[in-house]
Amino acid sequence: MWEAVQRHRPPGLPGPRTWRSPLRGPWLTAVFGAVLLLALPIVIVTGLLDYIAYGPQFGQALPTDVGWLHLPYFDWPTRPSWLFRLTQGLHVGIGLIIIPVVLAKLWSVMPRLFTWPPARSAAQVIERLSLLLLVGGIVFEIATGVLNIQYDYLFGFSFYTAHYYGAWVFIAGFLMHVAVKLPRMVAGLRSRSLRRELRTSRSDTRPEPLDPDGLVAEDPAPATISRRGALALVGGGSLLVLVLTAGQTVGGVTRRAALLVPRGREVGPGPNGFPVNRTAATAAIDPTATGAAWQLTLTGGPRIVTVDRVTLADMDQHTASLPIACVEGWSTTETWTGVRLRDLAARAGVRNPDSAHVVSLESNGPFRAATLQGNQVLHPDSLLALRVNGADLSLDHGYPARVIVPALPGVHNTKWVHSIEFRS
Ligand SMILES: Nc1nc2c(c(=O)[nH]1)N[C@H]1C(S)=C(S)[C@@H](COP(=O)(O)O)O[C@H]1N2
Ligand SMILES: [Mo]
Repeated sequence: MWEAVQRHRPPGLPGPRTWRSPLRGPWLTAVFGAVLLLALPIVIVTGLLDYIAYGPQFGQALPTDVGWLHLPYFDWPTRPSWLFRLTQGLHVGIGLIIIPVVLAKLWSVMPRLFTWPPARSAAQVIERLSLLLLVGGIVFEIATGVLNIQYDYLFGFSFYTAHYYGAWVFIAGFLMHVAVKLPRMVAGLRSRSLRRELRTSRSDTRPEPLDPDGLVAEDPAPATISRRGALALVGGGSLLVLVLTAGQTVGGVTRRAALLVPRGREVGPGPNGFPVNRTAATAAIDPTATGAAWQLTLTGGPRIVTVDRVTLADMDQHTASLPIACVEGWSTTETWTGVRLRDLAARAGVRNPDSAHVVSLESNGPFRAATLQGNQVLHPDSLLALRVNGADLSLDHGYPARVIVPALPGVHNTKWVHSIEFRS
């Protein structure tokens, strides 16, 4: 029976002689593998940290109930104020620039994905299964991640749920793959000198010696590109992705080069000229509710306190330069002025709030409300901002008042604030 399986290669499955590039081999695969071995742990760790930054202890990290895949929560720090900007910037940024390397790595091991029979031993079955988790996982994570930052919810399921569980599938495959392949990667890297490869032209490019894994072509065609050319092509691809995307986080003139960015290239002039995630119109904010009749309601203390905007503007004003870092990949630092959240807690009669629940004028949806940790409420730069860069907030940026807190994920900086409940 096993003999028969071995002999009967499924028709249409590309055979070993299909793969003729003289570049494929353990060394080239090891080079791509080494780059990914450095980059992927950063993407994994920053992704998991970002989940914690969302405040799973308040049920506001998605998916909310993850069973035993529960991470050890801790209060997300408020210092440095650019912490979330850094973690989400690295996650999205490195996740995007490694795409060419992932594709190159897949290309380099293509013959292995089509070997027949798929496995000869129990160990090989496990190795093949780990490959399925690894390749399936990374393709899924890249696809859902890229679609999310393009605001393109093609798929019918929740991005967050899919990306979270997909991450664990990928992490499992990645760990197994590293455990199995690390020695071969090291041997592969040692088998040739990078410096010499970088000096070898196309005409001098020869295949690597035949290897037991069957990466090296049995029947190689002449080289159409040198190894250094292939590395330059992949590196150039990553550099291009970097140039086309980094501007959305780095800002300044680089923002104009960020062609792959759905938000934030076309920003108006003036103090409110920075990216808007959802406009007041999209959020269906009723303009009359933000006018003179607007009042802020503060609860959690001995009695309900309401203040209008004139009263807020008469309270102690504090100015802080703080970033908004949106999980979809862009970020921007602006100078905000308003009332300290801790002063509002005191006004409500709450001395040491453990948390604060902020509700906006939006009637429903995921952006309606956010809960802040105690350290986020008490930080001296945590504001209910009335102004930005010296001018009143524009309606799109949250007029009459919005939350801005150091190192808080962008989405929790609630705009068009209606009420705050201080909890202790
Ligand atoms: N009420 C409300 N607040 C909100 C949003 C929203 O849609 N509604 N968007 C959030 C998101 S996802 C981000 S990144 C920031 C963006 O702030 P900005 O539009 O002023 O740049 O606001 C956050 N606050
Ligand atoms: Mo956002």
